Amino acid sequence: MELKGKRVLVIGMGRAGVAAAKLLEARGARVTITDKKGREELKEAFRELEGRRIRIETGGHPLELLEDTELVVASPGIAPDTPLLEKAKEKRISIIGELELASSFLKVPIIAITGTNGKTTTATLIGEILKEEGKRVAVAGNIGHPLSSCIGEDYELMVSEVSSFQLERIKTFHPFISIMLNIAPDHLDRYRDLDEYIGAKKRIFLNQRKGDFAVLNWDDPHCRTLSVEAERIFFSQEKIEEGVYLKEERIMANLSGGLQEVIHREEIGIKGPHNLENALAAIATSLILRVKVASIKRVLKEFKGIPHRMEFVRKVRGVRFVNDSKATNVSAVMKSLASFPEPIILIAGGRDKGLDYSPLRPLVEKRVKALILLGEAKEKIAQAFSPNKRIKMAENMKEAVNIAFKLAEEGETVLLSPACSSYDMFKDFQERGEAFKEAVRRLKSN
Ligand code: UMA
Repeated sequence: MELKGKRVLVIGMGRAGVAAAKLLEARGARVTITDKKGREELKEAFRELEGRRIRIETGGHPLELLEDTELVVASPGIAPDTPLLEKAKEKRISIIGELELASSFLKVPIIAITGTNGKTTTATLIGEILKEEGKRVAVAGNIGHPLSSCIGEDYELMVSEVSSFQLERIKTFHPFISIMLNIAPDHLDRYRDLDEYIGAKKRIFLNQRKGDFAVLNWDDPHCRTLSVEAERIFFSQEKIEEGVYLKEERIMANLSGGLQEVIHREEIGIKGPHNLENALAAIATSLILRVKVASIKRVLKEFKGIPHRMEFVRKVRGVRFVNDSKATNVSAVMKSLASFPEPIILIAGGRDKGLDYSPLRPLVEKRVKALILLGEAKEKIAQAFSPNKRIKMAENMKEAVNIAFKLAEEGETVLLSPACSSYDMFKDFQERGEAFKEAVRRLKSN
């Protein structure tokens, strides 16, 4: 992409926008960056951009910013119906996202991972396996580290977690391997319906051709039926003819004619059916890349998962506390609830994403002893459950944890698994998870 002297407007001064602006400036573009927040709330971004030839416009997005703009780079969180983007479209100014910008500078093969849940765990696992094999690999994208900040570094493979928001704004993004883990309702505050959401996700395959690979979940009807140009490699928790699958508790790989055992399920460090799905996808991807089974095995045995996803915090008076702040949709919470045999005190709520909470009802009836709700969505969630369930409202995380602790008995688990985004009360899901952990640390065991 030729950027020298090009007038580029970046929208959003979060992680993606700031990284994109820096990359653009380094490549000789004339950059303006804008954010709806005021200067006071953007201290970190201002610090990062200090000393660079970048014009900064905060406190809104005046339409005049488009007057001499030749290219718009929109952060993933900027909704398509934002007036500035509508206007740019009307003026036929090219709009791309940070992922498209960064990937246009990448010269190494890209392994891209999408799906509603498990993206971060799978991307991290693949990164670890490739490192174990001695590869120089970068792991970036929706995982929290924008691709733009990796450009110019020395590596031979890029593992990128990609979201539907990022995929909406790609043009040439071309992964060598695209992985679709699963599809369940999410982000319905941004998309009209599930089909529109799936449409955005499917763009991961847009530029793939023969010779590329699509790693797909056989057990998910949306993934099984995807028609793509790349070669399809399936993974499954049941025996399938060809692909990577579970048979009698052993993970088997039957790819290009050769059948081999990879690992016994029990040996895998991360537990639960959703993590098995992530492990199967990581194994299939690694085998496509001709990684040795020994390297895959070593990592799968040692890898203990990622923070904020089913993260054990501590035991107090025999009560287990688990931080699952990253479970920001209904399907993620269902998978988490199904992983515990013992009674659960569930802390949920946050910013509603237009989701239907009623699919949680059977699991909540069966597994959840009490439900503690907080955040903007608490009334909507409460309405989705029967009146006789024990529902308590909390004003903040500390209060939620204290109520949960009072209700919990020895052998039970207090689980933060919100089914909502965190943006009503916290900067992000990490900050929410930290607030939970801090409140748990402060509990006294006597
Ligand atoms: N903003 C505006 N105008 C608007 C809307 C927002 O100026 O109309 C500003 C906000 O004031 C804020 C900035 O935009 O200053 C935030 O931009 P952003 O929401 O795109 O967030 P970033 O910090 O740039 O982080 C983004 C991803 N965020 C989203 O997709 C919402 C991060 O994914 C990603 O890790 C990061 O880029 C690096 O690539 C987070 C996420 O929640 C984890 N992703 C969603 C998910 O996983 O469900 C898709």
